[in-house]
Amino acid sequence: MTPAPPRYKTAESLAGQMPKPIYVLSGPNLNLLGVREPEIYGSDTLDDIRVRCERRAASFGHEVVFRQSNHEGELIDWVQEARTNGSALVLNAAGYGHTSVALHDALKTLSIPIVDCHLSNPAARERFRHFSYVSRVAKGVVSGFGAVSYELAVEAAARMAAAVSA
Ligand code: CA2
Repeated sequence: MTPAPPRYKTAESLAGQMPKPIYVLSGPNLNLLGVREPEIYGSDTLDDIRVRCERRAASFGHEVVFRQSNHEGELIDWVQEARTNGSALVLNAAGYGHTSVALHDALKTLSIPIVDCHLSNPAARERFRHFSYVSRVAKGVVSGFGAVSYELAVEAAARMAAAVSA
């Protein structure tokens, strides 16, 4: 009689398999990082943040798909891509996090872990930043640590992705 296949992924079955990448998506105006308002968002550019994310993800054996868009529809297309091609999603939706039902609806279709990420701490800022359509569908939120928020969010995403696939 043939033995039943294991119901979990063994070290052998994982060997040589590269996990799916972690998607790190940034929304409108974040292309201006390092150029404007460093007192709020820090002096790192988005490219500096990409390098930080790649390093942190690599220490967990992940690659990163790192993208920024000023367009709601493009972000939604990438969220849909992450649904099939990613192991987790880190999202700083910027202003769209406070306004976009369409982004919220797209995020609800994902079964991979979602981390809502912010450079500043929106809860300590103007009232209109206190509500988030992203945090309602995220596993967790990392905010207030500048560029380090992205690193921490990538680490949380990698750990959650590992827990899901174990
Ligand atoms: O703290 C964050 O990461 C935010 O998501 C940034 C958004 C803001 O609407 C959220 O409430 C919190 C704004 C991004 C604007 O990015 C800029 C970057 C440099 C200069 C000016 C704007």
